[in-house]
Amino acid sequence: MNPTLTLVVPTYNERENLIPLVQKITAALEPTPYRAEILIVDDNSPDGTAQVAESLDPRYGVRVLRRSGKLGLSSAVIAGWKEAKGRLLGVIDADLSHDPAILPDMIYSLLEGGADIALGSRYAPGGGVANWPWFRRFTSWVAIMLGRPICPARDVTSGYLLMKREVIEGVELNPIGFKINLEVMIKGRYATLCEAPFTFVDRQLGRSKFGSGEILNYLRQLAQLYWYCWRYKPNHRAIPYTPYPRPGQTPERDGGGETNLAWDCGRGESRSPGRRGWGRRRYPPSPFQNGPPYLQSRPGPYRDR
Ligand SMILES: Nc1nc2c(ncn2[C@@H]2O[C@H](COP(=O)(O)OP(=O)(O)OP(=O)(O)O)[C@@H](O)[C@H]2O)c(=O)[nH]1
Ligand SMILES: [Mg+2]
Repeated sequence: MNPTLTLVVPTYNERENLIPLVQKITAALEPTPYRAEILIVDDNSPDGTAQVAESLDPRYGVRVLRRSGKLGLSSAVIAGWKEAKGRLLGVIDADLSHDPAILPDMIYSLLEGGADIALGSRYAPGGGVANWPWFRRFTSWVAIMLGRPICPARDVTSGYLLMKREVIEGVELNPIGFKINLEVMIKGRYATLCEAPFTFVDRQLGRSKFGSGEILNYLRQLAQLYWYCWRYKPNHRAIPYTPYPRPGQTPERDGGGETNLAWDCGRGESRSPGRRGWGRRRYPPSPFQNGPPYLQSRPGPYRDR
């Protein structure tokens, strides 16, 4: 039987991060009916990441795709999606910056919530970044503001995304730079996108591969995508995400009463009127403004927002 999801993990020298990542993904999906194929796309890492991946217990459902050398992050992700067996496709960084705990919410939003793309988002209500200095916050803000006019998402530069397979079928993606998800969000064939909030934490182990050349690549990519939008006028819209119903969490508790808005959203009347052309993005009121209900009892950015 095909897995629900193929989660591509591009790796270059991520040996120390790989095992905790795979364990966290497995733990997040364990209580759900969803099964993931974890597809490690390794560019012949000198630290032996691929060997570590191949030695993992088969119960984790890990597959390894080895490439001949460091050919780039975006092309690694595309190569992984081409080999994927899952009904849904996704990508997550290997460095533990992206929280696998929101995977059930993202999958549920795609399968039951009417979304075609589910983005892991730092800038959706309830999301955040941990311990970033002001300069990093500022550069990230500038990068996001440059992309927002053409993208339905708030977290334009997020590297954490799940989608239905059909979104990129027959679509030519340009593997320029690090922001392959931005290509998908603009060139993909889909109607609706939702953002599931999470808190981004900086990598603890291994080294970043993000060089200053990537800034130039991003600007080049943006120029191409602005032209694409002007030429083809893609019409995509944002809808609220739909949290996975966890045990002990009833729709009533989330303030939904008889009908829970989040369960209905993405369909029928409760859908967002959406955004047309270049205008401002409008979101419908979400019952989950404070982040996922199962995280609301925790201290931190989910409280008192
Ligand atoms: N296969 C492959 N993976 C890559 C390549 N470059 C980066 N990656 C992986 O892509 C993911 C993101 O890279 P990071 O170095 O974390 O870059 P970043 O998240 O933009 O930057 P930081 O915030 O500094 O971590 C990680 O899992 C890397 O191992 C590459 O050339 N090939
Ligand atoms: Mg990273």
